[in-house]
Formats: sequence, C-alpha cells, structure tokens
Amino acid sequence: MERTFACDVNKSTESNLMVRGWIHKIHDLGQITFIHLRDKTGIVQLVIDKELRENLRLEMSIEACGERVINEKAPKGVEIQVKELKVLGKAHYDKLPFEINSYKQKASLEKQLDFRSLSLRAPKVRAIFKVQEEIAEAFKNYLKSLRFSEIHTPKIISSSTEGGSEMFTVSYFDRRAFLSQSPQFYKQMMVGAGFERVFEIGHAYRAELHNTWRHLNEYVSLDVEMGFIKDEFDIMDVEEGFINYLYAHLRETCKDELALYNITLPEVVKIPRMPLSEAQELLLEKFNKKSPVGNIDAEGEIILSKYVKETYDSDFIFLTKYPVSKRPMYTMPDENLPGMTRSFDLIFKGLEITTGGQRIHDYEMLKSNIEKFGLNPDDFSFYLDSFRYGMPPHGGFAIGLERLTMKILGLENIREATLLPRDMKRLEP
Ligand code: AMO
Repeated sequence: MERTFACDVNKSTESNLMVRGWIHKIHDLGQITFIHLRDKTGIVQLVIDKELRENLRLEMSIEACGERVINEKAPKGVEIQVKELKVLGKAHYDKLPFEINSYKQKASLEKQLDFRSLSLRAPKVRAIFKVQEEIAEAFKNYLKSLRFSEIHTPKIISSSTEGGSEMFTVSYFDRRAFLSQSPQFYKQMMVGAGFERVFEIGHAYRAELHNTWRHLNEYVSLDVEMGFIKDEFDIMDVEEGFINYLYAHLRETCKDELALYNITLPEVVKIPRMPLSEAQELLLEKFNKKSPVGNIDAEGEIILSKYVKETYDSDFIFLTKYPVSKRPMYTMPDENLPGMTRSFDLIFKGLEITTGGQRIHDYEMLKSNIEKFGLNPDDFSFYLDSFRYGMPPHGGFAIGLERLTMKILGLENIREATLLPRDMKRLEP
C-alpha cells in the first residue's frame, strides 16, 4: 500500500490507508486510544486498540494501516481505525527534554536550540521554516521574472569586502584566507562579466562580537546586483517590488503558518524614502533621541519605525544618503550632495534588514577611492581589474534572511528563525 500524507487523508477516496509519522499525542480512553500522528504535512488522528497501544511512546516514528472513517471531532474530520501498526523508530529516552505537543513552548530558547532535532518538530516552530523556505522561493521567482540569473560564489576568500575586522580566518594550505562576509565583490564582477543582473542565496560570516537578539555569526544573505541602472532609486524599486511579490506569495503558500502567528500581511506595500539626516533630525526634535554620526542606532530604528507606522501606515522605511565615511569603499558618492553616498538601508519594524546602493563603476575612481580609504589597490587587484573592461553603472542590495523571517512572524530573537544558529557561544548542534 502506498503512503498517504496527513494533509491528504481527508481528501482520499480510498477506504484503507497507510500513514507514517511521529507520535505527537496519546490520549488513552480505556479500551481504545487516540493517537495524533504528525508528519511533515500535518496531523492525523489514529484510533487503536489496547493491545496495539502497548510500547507506544511520544515521538516514536511508526507506520499504521487502517480504515478511513469520518469523525467530525477528529482534526480535518477524518480518522484512521488502525488494524496494523509497526514501530519504525524506537524511543531511547527516559523523559523528553520538553513537551513539543503543547501550543506554547515552555522550554527556554537555549534548551530548544540544544535539542534542535526535537524542538524543530513542534508545528509552530516548523512553520517558521516553511515561511523561510517560501521567502527564498519568492526571492528566486521574483528575480528570475526580471531576468536575474542565480549565481554561486566562493565563501573562502582572500580579502575583506565590507571593511572592519569582522572576518573569520581560515588556514588555507600555506596561506591565510577568510570566510566571506558578503558576496559583494563577486556579484559586482558577474554584472560586468555579462550576466548584467544576478542574485545569490548564500551564507555570510561575521566575526562580530555581538551576542544580541539580532546578530548571528553565520547568516543567509539574499544578495542582488543589477547593471545598467540610472541610480540607487532603481535598486530600491526592485526591493520594494520584491516585498510586494513576497507578501502575495506568502499569503498564497503559507496561509496556515501565518495564521498560527496571527499575521495578516498588507495587500500593498508602499515604502517611504527619507534621507538619513532627516531621520536623525526627526528623532532628535520629536523624541529627543540623539543618533551616532552617520547612522541611527538600534533604539533609533525602533522609535523611527513606530513613527513611520503611525504617520505613513508603513512597516518599512528606506533611509537614504548615508555619509561616505560610514559606507564601504565601493559605494558611489552622490555628486549632488558632497560627503554623501548613493546608498540606503531598509528598516522593517524597527530593524535594519538591508543595506544597498549604487556602486562606483569607473576603474580610476574606484582605484582612487580604495586609496582614500587607506587601503592598497594591489590587495584588491582581482576585483579592480574587472573594472577595466566597460563596467556599466550598477548597484544592488542584500537582505538577511533570518532577520526578514523574524520580523514577518513577529519573533523576538533571530535564533528562532535560524535552523542551527552559530553565535559567540554556540557551535553545536
Ligand atoms: P550589510 O553588512 O549591511 O551589507 O549586510 C546586509 C544585511 O545582512 C544582514 N546581516 C546580518 N544578519 C544577521 N547577523 C549579522 N551579524 C548580520 N550582518 C548583516 C542584515 C543586513 O542588513 N555588501 C552589503 C550589501 C550590499 O550593499 O549589497 C552588505 O553586506 O539584514
């Protein structure tokens, strides 16, 4: 007999079915027992006799065959009256580390992460990763519809892309190498290599000493780079288009998951755009909140987002025109605003989820900018050389996948939106 998944049991026209999964709940009622069997698609109710009940424990994996019977009280209105039952994966525990069949998880996040193969089984946790999978799918589909090509670039690299000292070093035969902070150089190079429009979904590594609710030392970066642009506003249009596409996609593919988290996504997202200096003034004048030079801090992002929600009814805001001193050496200066760049951040519900902008595309200008930043052009020759052969005006952005997932679902800690987080304290599981 072929296996039927839980989500198909109520649609099936067969009178006898075979299902497989994990024992989610056991409810003993004297002669008979109700079992909620969980598979990757949902939960189905099994009814079993006393003799089959013996030896069954929570979270064992089993196979059950039996008759499909209508029962209004069962999940989705159908149950299986089991005739044969096989244990496929035995239980090797005295006591489960925590319950995974209750609506609200009582174990601490750290404990859930310690036992990740168990905590991920809880339907509400699994929902996070269904949403995350669909974010990546929407990213791919949206960009492909705009003629972007998917690329895969190396993560073992020879030099920093984002500046700063937040690099993990790797011993690479007789040399020292680094783990990539961003595919920045390679995505730009591929624009010039004739791909014109590229995207990548890949890991990025940051050795930053921040153990916070919004920092990981390894995260998934959704990267975009686009050639032949007019200015940075073309890039913001692409990102705004993605958010609208994404929301429509999630409404269609993640109805149950969004409902579990009580999330209603707006039909249309129109993102206000505000120069950074204006945001800083606003924070100071309206909220008496001082900002660091050339940026706003985490508290500022939260206050600003509340203001934007109340004033423009938007969960997002683009901050534009960051100063040269606060952006990496590849960022295009704004010829109309001395000291400023054609770059932006996207803030979503109080958290920066994106940095992007137009890049310098002229060889001489890039070379002299590298020098202005106190760096040696020879260290970047593989990157710089690719600008000798008619590099078009271009720009792009990157979104942190875990940050986006976290904010869409209203989670409090980025680790909840990370399958197997890496942070300053955690290298396992
Ligand atoms: P940036 O360094 O701002 O820009 O990173 C882009 C986005 O990546 C996510 N992110 C992180 N997420 C979790 N933990 C971290 N430690 C972390 N660091 C960054 C954030 C952030 O907004 N090359 C540029 C992008 C570009 O201009 O195309 C860059 O990497 O969501």
